[in-house]
Parts: sequence; structure tokens; C-alpha cells
Amino acid sequence: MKSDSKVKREFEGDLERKVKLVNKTLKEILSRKDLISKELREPVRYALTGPGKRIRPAIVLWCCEMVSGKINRDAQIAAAAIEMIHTYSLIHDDLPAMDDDDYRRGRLTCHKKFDEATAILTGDALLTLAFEVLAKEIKSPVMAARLVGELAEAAGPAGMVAGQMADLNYEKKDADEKMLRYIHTNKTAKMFRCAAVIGGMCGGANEKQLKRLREYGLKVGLGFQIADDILDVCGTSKQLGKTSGKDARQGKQTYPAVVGLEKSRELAGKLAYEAVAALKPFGEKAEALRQLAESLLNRTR
Ligand code: GRG
Repeated sequence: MKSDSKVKREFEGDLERKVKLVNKTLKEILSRKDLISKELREPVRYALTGPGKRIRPAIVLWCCEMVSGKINRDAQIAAAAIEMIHTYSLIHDDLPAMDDDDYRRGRLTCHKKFDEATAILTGDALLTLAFEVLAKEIKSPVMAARLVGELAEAAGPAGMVAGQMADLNYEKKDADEKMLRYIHTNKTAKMFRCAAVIGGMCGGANEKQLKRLREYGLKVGLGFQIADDILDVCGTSKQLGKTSGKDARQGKQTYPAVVGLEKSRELAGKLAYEAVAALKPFGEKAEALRQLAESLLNRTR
């Protein structure tokens, strides 16, 4: 039997390989002159090549690999597309009209590096480009339409945008645990669920498998956001690459603020446990996704 530290090392090595593959695909897309006009190339490159953790695209690749035994081109494109949408959401979230932050991923935010109008347009460009690459680069039109539908549902007005709207509406206003769960599920967890599902779809998952992946993704995503709330209280700006302690200063509704730190940790643990349980039918092939769920509990950035 492998020791815990060996399993952890293998997982970290695997994640590093996935991150490299995501970065390679993004670089390839960035180099396409037909896709991005000259004026936008620099800010789009700045935003996309920042040192993000690439967790969502890594989930896409892992789910495809788990289901089919390999990573195919469709999964690489889908992984790049979800990272583009995630990056757009960070750029817009950092704007003065939203969370108003100067640092992201350890560097100046897009509107600080360039200007506000450029940051808005860079976000718009990434959001649109994600759907363009899915429409044009996914092999089969039916698969492209399925992936576009999943991604639009997760990122759109009944997903991430809805979560962000509720998040802003509840600033400095008391939310109960149910509302907080609604905000976090929409703002964060649905994009994780989408990552797992589109990865599975690219690998040819059947409905039963997709149901499991949906459950895994949603639980991991909610756990990830609770861990993010905890980190905002307990982490440093250097660790996070963005301003720490900001949620409380802005009167944000977070798990530590609403249920306390101890219950937040308990809840994150429970979600990781349930996420891992959802992977049971995949057996040993799910090892990396299991490790990922557990690693989120101890994350420091
Ligand atoms: C602007 C429509 C719109 C939505 C914004 C993503 C988001 C919604 C807001 C960012 C602030 C925040 C705390 C969101 C929750 C999701 C989250 C934890 C984002 C950060 O994701 P990481 O840690 O970031 O994966 P990296 O930089 O590693 O990619």
C-alpha cells in the first residue's frame, strides 16, 4: 500500500501536468491572430497567463481521463473555455463597481494594470471567446452544443451571474444560511459542477456517470468556496495573491460570518466527504479527484 505522502506527491505531480496542459492550450489559443484583435491581445494575455490555480480546467481534464482513460482534444478545448470564463469573472469582480480590488493572482488587477474600460472589454472578450472556441474547435457539432449549453447555464443568469448579483445585494445585509448557500452555490459551485460534467461529456460519460459527476462537482465547489471564506479570515494577502480580510470589511456574507469558523470547517469537511462518496462507482480511477476534494480542505491559496 502507498504511503499518504506518496499519494500526495503523485497527486501534486498530476496536477502540475494538468496545469501545464491547460497553459499550453491557452497559449495556443492566444497565439491565434484570427481570434484576438491586436488591441486586445496584450490585456487578454495578461489576464489569462496570470498564475491561477487552474482548478476548474484540471477537473475537466481529470473527469475526461477518468471516464475514457485519456485526455482528448475536446477536453483540452473545454478546459481552456472554462478557464476563460472564470478569468473574465475575476476581472469583472475586481472592478470598482463590484469588489474593487487592486491585486489578483499576486499581480495588479486588469483595471489597475490597464484601465477600467480595457478591463471590461477584456472580460467581454474572454467570455465570448470561450464560446467561440467551443463552437469552432469541438469535433462534433452535437458535442459543441452540449458543452455550450452546460457552460452558459453555469456562468449565466441562473448561475454565476445570479450568484454575483445576490452577493452584491446582500453586502452589509444579514443573510441566513439558506441564502448564503444560494449565493455560494450559484457564484462558485455551479462552475465546478460544470467543469466535472463537461469533462465527463468529452470523455463520453453516460447519464449515470454524469449524475455522479454533477454531485461531485457541486459539493467540491461549495466546499472550495467555504474554504475560500475561511482563508479570507485566516490567510495573508501574500498567500492569497489578493487582499485578505476584505470580505469582513466589505460586509460580505460568508460562512465564517454567518455560522462561525468552527462550523464552516465542519461543513467544508462534510462536503469533501460527500464529494468523495459520489465517486464510488469510478473506483481507483477516481483517485486524483478524491485527492483534489481532500486537498481543498487544507488549501492555503
Ligand atoms: C463578475 C459575473 C461575475 C461573477 C464573479 C468569480 C466571481 C464571480 C467572483 C470572484 C470572487 C470570489 C471569491 C468568487 C468565488 C469564486 C472564487 C473562490 C474565485 C477564485 O477562484 P480561484 O481561487 O482563483 O480558483 P484562481 O486565481 O486560482 O483561478
